[in-house]
Amino acid sequence: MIRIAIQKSGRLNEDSVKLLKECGIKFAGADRKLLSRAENFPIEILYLRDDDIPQYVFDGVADLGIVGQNVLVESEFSMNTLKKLGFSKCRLSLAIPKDVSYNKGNLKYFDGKRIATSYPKLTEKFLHAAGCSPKIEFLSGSVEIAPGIGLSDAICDLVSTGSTLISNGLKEVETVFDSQAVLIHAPGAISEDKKSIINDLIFRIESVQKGKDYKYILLNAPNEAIEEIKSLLPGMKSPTILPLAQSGWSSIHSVVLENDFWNVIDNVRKAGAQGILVVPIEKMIL
Ligand code: PRT
Ligand code: ZN
Repeated sequence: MIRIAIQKSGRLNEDSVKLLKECGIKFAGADRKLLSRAENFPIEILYLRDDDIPQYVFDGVADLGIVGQNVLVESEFSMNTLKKLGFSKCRLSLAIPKDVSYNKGNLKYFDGKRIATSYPKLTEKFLHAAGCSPKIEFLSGSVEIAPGIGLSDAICDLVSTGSTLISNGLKEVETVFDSQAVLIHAPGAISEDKKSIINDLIFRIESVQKGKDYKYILLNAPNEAIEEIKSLLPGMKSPTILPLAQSGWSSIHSVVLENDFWNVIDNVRKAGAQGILVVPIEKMIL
């Protein structure tokens, strides 16, 4: 049995729960209890505030945790990152009032400035490395209002769409740290039993992630176009080619990387493909 700590409610919760469910793990949500035992996998889910997750994992109360890199690095606990999970992407950025002029890269601007942030360590480290000594004003929330009420000259806060900064009359000027959710575990000895469960979970997560990176594609093509289309669709080993009832035509099935997708579609159409179907892949095991 292993225990994984995830956020109880907030921006990380939904995607953390979704990932575990996509791994085929059935369990009750945080509304019911603090600790929930899965029905069909040897794992318990511990629901916590995201800020507490690094500590609980470091202390061994949980074997694994899902947390933002921003919280993990700010906590300064030494931890192993087992997987980047690709969700809750955001950046920690310095922002100043929109009417103040600033030249990108001119970090000296922040020397001696008052900077409001919930991430004092990340902010200080970044600016110290640039030779600046800012005055950090720690705030646990609503950082974006600090310049407007005269509490600070600048802020260092998480940004995703940027609309919070705009609606508070601020502009983003420097990125301090890029973050996403990660799967962590504490360094140190672990039983063979737990190791094997963790490996099984990581294998499932990788299958889910690979499925998201690829699409399954089916298309019809005249037989004389098969060779060219094959070269455009490498597939997992090679494409599947099946004859159609109509003579001289075949159906070709393969997988394509989501990122290459529109290029591949354009190229196979030019090569003579018709009736192209593209379907999502739930899991992909190589
Ligand atoms: O209660 P608990 O302590 O567990 O949660 P919390 O309130 O501390 O954190 P929560 O749920 O807000 O965020 C959890 C994690 O989500 C963060 O630690 C980040 O890793 C990640 N994340 C991703 C974000 C954002 N995007 C984000 N946009 N966390 C916060 N924000 C806030 C930001 O602080 C600012 O107020 O959203 C605002 C900016 O958003 P935009 O879209 O207007 O730029
Ligand atoms: Zn928090």
